[in-house]
Parts: sequence; C-alpha cells; structure tokens
Amino acid sequence: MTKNNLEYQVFTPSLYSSKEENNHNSSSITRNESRKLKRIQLKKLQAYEVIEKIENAPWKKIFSLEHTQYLCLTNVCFGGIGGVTTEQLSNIFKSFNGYLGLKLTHGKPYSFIIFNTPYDAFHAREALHEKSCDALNGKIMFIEYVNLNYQNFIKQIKNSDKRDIPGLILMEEFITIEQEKEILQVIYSTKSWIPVQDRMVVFGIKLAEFPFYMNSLLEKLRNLFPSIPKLEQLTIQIYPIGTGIPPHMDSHSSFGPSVIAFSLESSVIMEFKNIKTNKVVNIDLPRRSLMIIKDETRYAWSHAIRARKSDTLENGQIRDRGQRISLTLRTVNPDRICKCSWPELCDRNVNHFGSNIETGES
Ligand SMILES: O=C(O)CCC(=O)C(=O)O
Repeated sequence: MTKNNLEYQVFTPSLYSSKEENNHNSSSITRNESRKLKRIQLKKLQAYEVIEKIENAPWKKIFSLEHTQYLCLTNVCFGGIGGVTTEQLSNIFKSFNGYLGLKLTHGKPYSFIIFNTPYDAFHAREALHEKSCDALNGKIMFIEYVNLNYQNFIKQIKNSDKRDIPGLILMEEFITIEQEKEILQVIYSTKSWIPVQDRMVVFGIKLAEFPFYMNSLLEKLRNLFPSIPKLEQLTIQIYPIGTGIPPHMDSHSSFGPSVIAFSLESSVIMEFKNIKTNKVVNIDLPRRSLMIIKDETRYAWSHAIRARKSDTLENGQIRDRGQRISLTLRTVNPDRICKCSWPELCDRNVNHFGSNIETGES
C-alpha cells in the first residue's frame, strides 16, 4: 500500500468513534478531511492511553459502548494557561436536556458530566464528541460513556474526591446559575430570620411541602441518589462574611441517615474532624454545590465552618469569602431510634435537648 493510499484511509481505531465518522467512507472524503480525522483519532487514542496509565486499566473496561447517564470528558484541562473554567463547561452542557452537573477530578486529565438518563447523555455526546467546540476556542472534546462496572469512576462520580472521609459526597455545579438567582431572590425577601450567634437562620421545621424553589433541586437529588430517604426539614442560614458555625455533629437520633447541604452565593471551606482519631480534613464547598453527609461522616465526624474572612485553598491561594447561604435538608426521626455503628458517639441513650451535638472543640 502506498503512502497516498494510507492517507486516504479513514483511521478508525476504535468502536468508540462517533456515528458520523463511521458513516464516512474513504471515497466520500477529501484527502484533507482524511488527514484531519486521522489526527483526531490519534489524539483521542493518546488521551485514552493517558487514562489507562493513570487507572492501570484498559480503556475498553473504563468506558462503555452502552449508553449510560455518566459521560467521561477527556482532552480538557481546568485552570491554568489554556485550561477551561467550570463555568465554560457547564454552559456548554446545560444546554442539553437532563444535564445534572459536573464532577471534576483534581489534577487528573478527565472529568465527568452527569445526565438524568442515558438518553440525555447520548444527545450531548452525539453533538460534542470529537467535535471542535467554539466555546472552548476550537478545542476538541473526547467524550465516552462511563462503564457502570468500572467502580473507580463510579465511586468518583458518586463520592467526594476526599475518599478519606467515607460517606461524604460533594457535587460541584449541582445548582445552575439561574436556579441560584431564583432561590436567592426568594430567600432575601423572607422576613422570618432569627439571629443565631452571628448567622441569620430560618429554622428547620418539619414541612408538609418544600418551598417551590426547591422542587428542581429535589428532583435532581432524587434521580441521582434514589436511596436517600424522603427529606422533610429545611434550614436556611445566612453566613455574613467572617462568620461560621462551631464544630458539631448532627444529632444521630433526631435525624435520618443523610444530611444534605446546598451552598449558595459564596464558597467556603468546611472543616471535618474524625471524633475518634482527631484527623482533620478541609473540604471546599463551592458555590452552587451539593454536599451529602452520610455513613461515617454523618455519625463519626464533626463539621465546622471557621469564623474568618478568607480561606486558604489546597494550592495555597487565599480566597476571600463572600456572604454565603446554605440550605440544609434532613429527615426527622420521630422515634429517635438510631442504630448506627458508632454507639460510643451516639446520643440514642442520652437525654438530650438540642438538635445538634456541639463537640466542644474550639
Ligand atoms: O452551612 C452549611 O453548609 C452546614 C450547616 C450545618 O452544619 C448545620 O446546619 O448543621
């Protein structure tokens, strides 16, 4: 075969090429198009080989031919020169039906895009995979379905990057900019604030129905985490700049197994502490993120927001705080029975009055 013949061949090294590309055949494309396709395929293979190395698993096991609701995006880096912002990326994906959010990995050359259904994910992939994207200055995105059997990715999608706190789930960009705007408008027009220490709180009461502005968030939450028991209580808190919440563990016996917190208006570092080992882990709660506290994090770790005007991030950068609003949701435990595996840390046998257990730390 001559060099020229080779160049005319469409380079299709994988089953994972886009439908459009597979429809091309060597007679219907020009030499330039053929070269371009070849370059794209090579770039894609290189990107997947990097993932293989990091994961120590063949990419055909990591990705799936079957449509799943989770997409893995490669060839796009965050931050730095030439990197993209989460805002840019969520703007691209939110134009597709069923977009639920992004899950970024820190320092790894891939991230995840979560959709409501495999069908929704299919539409986004069809439109974007192997295509040059104007909103990313012409960058080509490679997008594959995450194999549901590939637990390392599934865990990363469903759990926080900080897997040393078992049971902590953090999803960035869970709330859209529009949703945040709508919720903040309603919250700021609320009159029933009560000062608690330096914060302003609309207290959690058991609600027959959540306020209308929570509907879309709750629907997303149910779709992604169907095992979370029905939530019944909402607490809204305003944290003016410089304020925080002391270390505490939500009462085991008063509330259900999952505590949900949405962050609005400003990001903040939350400090988690293992009550038995005193290990401390700082977790950045980005604006518009969802946090779920369950399992060990729920029953054996305290959490706190230190009262200060700025936070130091993992990369050493100092980030000024803005006023933050949190929406915390819980299930109320009417019989006050807790069967957790941490009886020594549990208030089930203690005559308690408050809803949260202050841990007495400073
Ligand atoms: O502000 C938050 O995100 C969490 C609030 C909290 O810890 C609580 O209400 O118990």
